[in-house]
Amino acid sequence: MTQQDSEIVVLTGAGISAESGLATFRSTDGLWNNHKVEDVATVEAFQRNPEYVHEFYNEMKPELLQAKPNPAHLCLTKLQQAFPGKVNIITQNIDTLHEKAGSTNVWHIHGQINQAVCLNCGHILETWSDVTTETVCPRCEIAGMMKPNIVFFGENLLYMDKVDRLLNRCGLFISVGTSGVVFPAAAFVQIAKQAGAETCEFNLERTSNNFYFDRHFFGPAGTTLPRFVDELIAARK
Ligand code: BV8
Repeated sequence: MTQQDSEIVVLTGAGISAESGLATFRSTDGLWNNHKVEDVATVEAFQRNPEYVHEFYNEMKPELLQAKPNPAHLCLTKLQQAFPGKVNIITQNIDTLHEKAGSTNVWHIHGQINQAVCLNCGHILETWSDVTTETVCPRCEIAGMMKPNIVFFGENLLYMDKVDRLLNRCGLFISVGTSGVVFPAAAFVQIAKQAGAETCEFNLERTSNNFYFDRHFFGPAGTTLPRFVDELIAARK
């Protein structure tokens, strides 16, 4: 397979949603919605105080529900349409802005805000409504066993078998709006590079993964990424 028709993997983080008005995790003030993500999104925090963690995510839902995709999300949909079946999006984000932009093949490795999982039977409940310790699972009808379908620190990521296959066969790996500090997602660029992919980073600044990227595009992704996508489509057509 030549570089021209190789598969493309895009890894996105909170930075791609920043121009849609959504807070990132490690911006200058270092606090996310006034909490350290490591203090809220942990297995221990949920076991210790599930009401608090449910409330934290319930409170986030209205903002994420009304958020609109920005040009960075939209250009990835254009890229997928230009190369059907060749572009997969691996996202660390729990928002649904890639889907709102019309993207498919979106793999939420850290889960999704509009899903809850039943710890009794594994049922995934799709809902933008509040989930609480009283919520009844629609499949097994047990109450109080629903957890936000969000991967907390200390939990294994979702779709990792799929991710591993994608990283090991892609010819182009694009990272957009992630600080590269949360593992194993921060190591995806290394896997892609070792498998022979060209690696590109889109961020406001150099990140801790700087060494693994062949090319860097500094600036807001809503500006830098659409330009890159247009050039890529022209070059591959
Ligand atoms: C795991 C869900 C195996 C919550 C998230 C002890 C025990 C267990 C594991 C560990 C441990 N110690 C360390 C670990 C590993 C741990 C980890 O990496 N910790 C870090 C803090 C060191 N990882 C895990 O626990 C993972 N699981 O390892 O399982 C295991 C299992 C059991 C026991 C051992 C191992 C689980 C990680 C997932 C955690 N859940 N989210 C929620 O989202 O509400 S992580 C959270 O961070 C989000 O998902 C977020 O996406 C992710 C990464 O953050 P970023 O997206 O990069 O956001 P950030 O703000 O950091 O950066 C934004 C970037 O955008 C910046 O660079 C900025 O410059 C840029 N930017 C801003 N604006 C723009 C822009 N760029 C372009 N344009 C713009 N306009």
